[in-house]
Amino acid sequence: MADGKERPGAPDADVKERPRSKTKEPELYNVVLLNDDYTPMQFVVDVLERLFQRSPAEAYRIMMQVHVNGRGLAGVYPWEVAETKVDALLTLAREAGHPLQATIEGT
Ligand code: TYC
Repeated sequence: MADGKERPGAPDADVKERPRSKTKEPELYNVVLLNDDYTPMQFVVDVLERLFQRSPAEAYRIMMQVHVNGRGLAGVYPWEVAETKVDALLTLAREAGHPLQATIEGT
């Protein structure tokens, strides 16, 4: 009965529905960009700026990391946000005719 009318001794009077110390942070996931031989570098930079709110310098650094090492971290998000970002990325890439891929991994 969380109606603000609890009386001492009444049922639920001492029940904290959400004890502060046990508040759970959402689980976070890595969105990882994968390299390929065809997606233009500038397209990857644009996607990182537009979908992952990266600065131009950060976007270029991440793109080069992927280009050189095969993969790179675009961002870290709760599951549903990560999924939405990857969906948007795949849609933009498909519409532009590029094979750019990304995966979601647990942190
Ligand atoms: N390797 C691509 C090229 O040489 C560039 C690229 C970078 C593609 C990052 C995908 O996630 C990627 N044009």
